Amino acid sequence: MAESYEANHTIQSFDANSGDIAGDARTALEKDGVICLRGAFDSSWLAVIEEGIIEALAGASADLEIVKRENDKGRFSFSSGAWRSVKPFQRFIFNSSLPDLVWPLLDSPTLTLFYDFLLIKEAHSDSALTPWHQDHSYYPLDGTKVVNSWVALDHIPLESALRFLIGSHNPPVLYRAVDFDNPNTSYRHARSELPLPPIDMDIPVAATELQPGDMLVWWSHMLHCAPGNQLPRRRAAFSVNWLGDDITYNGQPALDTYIDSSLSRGDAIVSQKFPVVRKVN
Ligand SMILES: O=C(O)CCC(=O)C(=O)O
Repeated sequence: MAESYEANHTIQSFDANSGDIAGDARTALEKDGVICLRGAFDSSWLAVIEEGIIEALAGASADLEIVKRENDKGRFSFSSGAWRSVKPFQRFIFNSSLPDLVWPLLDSPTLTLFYDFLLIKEAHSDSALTPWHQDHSYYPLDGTKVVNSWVALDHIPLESALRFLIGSHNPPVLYRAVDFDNPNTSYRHARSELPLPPIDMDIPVAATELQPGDMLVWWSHMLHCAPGNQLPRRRAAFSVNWLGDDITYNGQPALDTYIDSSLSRGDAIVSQKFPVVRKVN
């Protein structure tokens, strides 16, 4: 696979306010594995997320890592599963239109919150690249209905945008998790029996420029990556990961964010930690 970050295709985009997410947008997500919903959130909701960022960085997020690579001016910060302790994140997840934008895409009678993820690449965090990976490799989950809804908080030009291997979610092959900090070392929960993400695939690589409030949605089996941030300004996103009704817990080793000790192998994901947010009556 492209170790380079050249994108030769664009990601199909839809107006988030068209009221027809269940139509063409869902079809495109099924086919390509990723879509962009333009204008999903206005500045008032982005301000709520920014309030949450201030709290998370000030210590409210229990799972926060801040990395500064040698030779980089900027740091790379990420926080997982902060919604329980960071009230503005909670408000955004439960009170904005987010669940109603995502639910029709999943084709599921239920929509379950899995976790939130904040990612900030400061100005000139040049080497803070994200290696090719699929989100599902990190999860102790069987099934395919897992989506990442990734909201851009800044203008993200093509040069620092996420790249996706179009259609790589289908069939849903599971690859070995790679270490984000050092892709040449083994990730601590990697399953060595799984193949590494393949290289030299002759598949279109898609990307798109994003404005603040645009939201990418992709399946957890999609292969994707991102370059470091060479811009002279922040490049941040807040994402929320959701589960549909075919997902069960498989007990594989994983980070605490993805584990609930009340679940046993084969269980449907129903717990306080992973609440059901929408349900058909
Ligand atoms: O924005 C990035 O650099 C990486 C995001 C990503 O890969 C993810 O959230 O799964």
